[in-house]
Amino acid sequence: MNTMRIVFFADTHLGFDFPVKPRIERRRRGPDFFDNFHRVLDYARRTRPDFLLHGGDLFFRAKVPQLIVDMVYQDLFEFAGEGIQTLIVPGNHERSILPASLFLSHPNLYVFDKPLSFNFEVRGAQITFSGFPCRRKSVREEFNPLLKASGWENRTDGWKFLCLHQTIEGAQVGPTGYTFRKGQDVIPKRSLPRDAIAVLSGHIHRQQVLGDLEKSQLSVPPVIYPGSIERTSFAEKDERKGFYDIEVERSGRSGWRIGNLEFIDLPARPMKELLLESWLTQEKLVNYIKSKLSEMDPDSIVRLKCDPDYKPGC
Ligand SMILES: [Mn+2]
Repeated sequence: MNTMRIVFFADTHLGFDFPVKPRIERRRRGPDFFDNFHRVLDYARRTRPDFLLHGGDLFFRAKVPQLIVDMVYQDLFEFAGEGIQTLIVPGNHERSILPASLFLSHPNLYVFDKPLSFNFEVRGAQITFSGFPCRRKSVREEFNPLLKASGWENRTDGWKFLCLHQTIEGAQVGPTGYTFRKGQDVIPKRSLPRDAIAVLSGHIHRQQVLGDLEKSQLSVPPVIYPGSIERTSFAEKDERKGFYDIEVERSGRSGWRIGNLEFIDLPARPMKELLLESWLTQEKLVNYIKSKLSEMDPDSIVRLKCDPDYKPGC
């Protein structure tokens, strides 16, 4: 085999703002998340990668209404029926366990429900995906034992990927680019296995690549975060949203390299902040908000912020 492709997405947070029995009728954000989830599945159906990988936080929280679980699993079940191997890392919002379902028993669906490795042969090449479900605390200390428990070392040949839902040293979040360095919940860069083609991780909602894709086979592997498929909070208001299409190609007799890494954009609703300043009297307020809103994309999600000096009447 000369090339192999993985479509990699994460943090779909399905079920977010998707009330099964809404008490108030208003435009919800839930359908936007489902739409983007379907866009990724449709892209994969159309372009036929060898693997589809979900990096965790499939659902928006641990306890999800059965209707949502069934909707999501049915989509995954149907997708797996198209013959594309589909792997899922349980995230922290699933409390590291995906809700049980018969749907997940499809032979093309692989869930990292404990530390383990999945081995595949694709056109004559050995491919291994190893990983473990999100470890919420003390992953810094437990990373090495977890990696070992996944069976990482059992295979020394082939193309190996590490699949996670964790924070890795150097990852950045938020409008000011806060960078994770230390902390019990951060995996140090130097702990990452050097024989990995790449570490594929969910959890960090900003899409980013840490390290060098053109790595030599003896250095720390690149870490690829696809980010969330839609904005989950105002901290993500300026971020691009989408997923990665990763192509790995053979290089030399037994080597490999990431031949192409493409970030595919997904539509994301604009997020805007509207500051209510202290000069706004009660009479002026409504017209002020109306005129500001008329200048915005009608799809915008708007957050009103009060000037801290703005006293009663606000
Ligand atoms: Mn998440």
